[in-house]
Amino acid sequence: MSDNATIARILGEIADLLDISGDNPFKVRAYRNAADIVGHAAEQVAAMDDATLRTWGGIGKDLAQRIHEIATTGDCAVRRDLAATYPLTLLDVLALQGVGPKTASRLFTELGVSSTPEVEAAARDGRIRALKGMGQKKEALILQALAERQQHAGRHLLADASAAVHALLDWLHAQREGLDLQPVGSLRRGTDTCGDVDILAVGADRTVLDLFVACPNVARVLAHGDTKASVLLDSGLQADMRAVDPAARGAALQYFTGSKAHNIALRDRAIAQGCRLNEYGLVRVADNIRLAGDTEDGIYRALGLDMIPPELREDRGELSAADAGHLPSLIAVSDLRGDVHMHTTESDGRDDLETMAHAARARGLSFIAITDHSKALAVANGMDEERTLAHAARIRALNRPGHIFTLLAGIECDILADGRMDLDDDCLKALDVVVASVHLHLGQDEETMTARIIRAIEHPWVDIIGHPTNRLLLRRAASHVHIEKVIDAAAANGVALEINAQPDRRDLSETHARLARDRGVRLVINSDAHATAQLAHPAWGVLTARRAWLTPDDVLNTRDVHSFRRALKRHR
Ligand code: DGT
Ligand code: CA
Ligand code: CA
Ligand code: ZN
Repeated sequence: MSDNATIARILGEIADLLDISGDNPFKVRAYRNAADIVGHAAEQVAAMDDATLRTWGGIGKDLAQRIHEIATTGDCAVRRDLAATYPLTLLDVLALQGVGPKTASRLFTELGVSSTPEVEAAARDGRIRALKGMGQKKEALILQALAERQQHAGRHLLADASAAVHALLDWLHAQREGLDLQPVGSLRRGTDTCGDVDILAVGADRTVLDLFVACPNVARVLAHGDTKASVLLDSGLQADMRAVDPAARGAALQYFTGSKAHNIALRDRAIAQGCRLNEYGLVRVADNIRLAGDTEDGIYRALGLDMIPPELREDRGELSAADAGHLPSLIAVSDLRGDVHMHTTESDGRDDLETMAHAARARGLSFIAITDHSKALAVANGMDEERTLAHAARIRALNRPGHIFTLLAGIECDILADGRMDLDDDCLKALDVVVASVHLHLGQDEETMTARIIRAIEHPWVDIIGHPTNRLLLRRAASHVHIEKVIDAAAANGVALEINAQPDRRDLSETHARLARDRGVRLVINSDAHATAQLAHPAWGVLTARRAWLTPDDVLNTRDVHSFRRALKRHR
């Protein structure tokens, strides 16, 4: 039986192939919608009967049948038929930024191009610009998209790497009790993306490595020795496991967590103190006495440093801060009391207002803001002024005097191409909080985009700028924006900048968030949830915040609702 992720992937492939083939848009949408529903389902879809499946929105009889076929056989006839016409590698072409289904279809039918290397060759030979209506500009865009793809090749979102490792560890723990398995490397440091994942098996013999290579989600074994094994997982992610001696647990944790730059700086410090540092321990050279290595903080202490949290280990000043006893008290997920960017079925969310509120409260939050889209985002069923105010009334009606949980009526208002707000001032003024975001016209030049965002910052009723650079990790570069000017304008106007915590956004980035804090800007960490499960997103934003050296004080939604509201621009 196939798992939800596999079923969702195949449904998504069918949607893309139908789209390329120019099939009925409603049919395409139905498959895409089904992929989305299955991908987000908490229950195993493969185990459901037809009737249950069909009680879900948008899944009709035919689709329910397809889903069953995929669940039981791992594939379906519709996909096989489409794949007979269109090579599956054409989906990589479709995934390129700037290549839609029409372009992919034309590249295939008119140029016989069906894979990314073939696209590259066609672009370099000037064959794409020769196609009617494409031109040199389109060709240059495609070449740029190819270059970006190359840059990301083989990297994975932290959230995906993390899910893969947890599945792996859960399975291993279920096979054998008492294993001491520790994720290290970039995963432990909380970076945006991971090249591969690294796991230490402390005190384990090679039979644990034998178990590791036998994990159900291992696609291929790359290496399998006495102390180290490497595998390729189904998702294409490489995982390395090393067996280490319990006496060297701390040294191994330190060494394999990295980063390389941090390790080099730390080793230089050890050398300056007459010591040798490696994955086995810290040894004084003069008398060969081992000073530390059992525990990780023992190593830092022996070198005269406070314990440095993994997220800071990038050689960005953490050694001197630890030396001076000035490491920041980093923010943690448990510090967050509010979440002020989320969507409901009123615009493009999957869950309704009451369901979102209930789930947020169940997660232990004490306040949220509902921020559905404004009308410029028609594809997301954005609201005009009238709907916004009616929605605000429904949101506020859920508040009961004396309750400890508060709903704020907000909006994610589009910043129009020229920097004006999508809704009029009276409407924005009547809300509790306004998040203003850019969603359209992302290709503007730096001067235009910077002026556009600054104009929004200067608007009297804008409190927070959402996902300020619009980057999508591994997919889309940040828009052209002079971030220092935006940060200075935010500081001058008392506008907060968002760390949008969607795992493929993490926007502001860690470096920008650190700069913003240093220039006196307050940050807000938001889920931007479009479904209840996504209320867990802030964990990724908190990792970005920690990597930006932020403390709870730097982040507005660590405060209680009253203090949070007083800190918003509209109340200052
Ligand atoms: P990634 O996999 O590209 O996301 O980044 P990392 O940091 O996980 O890098 P990886 O997997 O190559 O190595 C894991 C850690 O092991 C790395 O952060 C530091 C340590 N390490 C690995 N090779 C070396 C090395 O040649 N020299 C030093 N100093 N440390 C190393
Ligand atoms: Ca790694
Ligand atoms: Ca590695
Ligand atoms: Zn948005």
